[in-house]
Amino acid sequence: MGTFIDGRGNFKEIELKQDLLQDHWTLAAANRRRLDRFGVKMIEFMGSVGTGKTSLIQQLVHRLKNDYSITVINGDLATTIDQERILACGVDALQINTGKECHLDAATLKGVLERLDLEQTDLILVENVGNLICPVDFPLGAHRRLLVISVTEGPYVALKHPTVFMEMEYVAVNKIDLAPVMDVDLTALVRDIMAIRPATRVFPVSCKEQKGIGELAAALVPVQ
Ligand SMILES: Nc1nc2c(ncn2[C@@H]2O[C@H](COP(=O)(O)OP(=O)(O)OP(=O)(O)O)[C@@H](O)[C@H]2O)c(=O)[nH]1
Ligand SMILES: [Mg+2]
Repeated sequence: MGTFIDGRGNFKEIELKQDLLQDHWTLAAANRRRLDRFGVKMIEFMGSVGTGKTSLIQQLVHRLKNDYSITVINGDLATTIDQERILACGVDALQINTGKECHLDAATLKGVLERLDLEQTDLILVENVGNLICPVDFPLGAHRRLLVISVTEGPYVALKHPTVFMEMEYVAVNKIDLAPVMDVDLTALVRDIMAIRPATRVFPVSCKEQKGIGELAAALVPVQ
């Protein structure tokens, strides 16, 4: 069921004839099958604007690039800034500019995967558009999805967005170097995340001080 408001301001319930999200799941499954045919693993990074998704990918690339052939796909509304930051790390990077769209989608990813030389690729790291809410409902076909939050979002981010955290197998809490100045109790934040989904693996990290990155890298790869 859905709700719409007519011209006189009345709320009406309507039955949605088709699950509009179903197409995305179908396309995401096709992306996964394509990756699996070539033995390529894909990890998606999502999270609000500026939580440190690109910084974390840079840190992981430095640790993993000698053992894996890595391509990074950066999603943003505009600019190639993130792509340039990744290229400077010495691995391939493609930028997708979505214009007004607040998330990547499986159809766009399909087009990108068709352009990549998957025979020569081990690992694809996808940075979704900076947004805490929308990307979670639009699967791309990734084998792993990692939510990157930051203590700069304040202490209540998990409590206020439980549905996002319910879906997350991996959560990185970045910028822990700033926890004291942000008045964020890291133990309480981790407890809130675990209370929503006890099986979630939570990794406090600081890209700036390079803390916790090794533990996160070891948990993420190799992807089984
Ligand atoms: N203090 C501190 N700053 C950090 C840390 N990680 C990232 N930053 C800073 O946070 C800002 C945003 O980092 P990005 O890596 O661009 O974040 P992002 O999530 O990729 O941002 P968008 O792609 O715009 O959504 C930059 O100024 C980084 O230097 C950290 O661990 N500690
Ligand atoms: Mg970024």
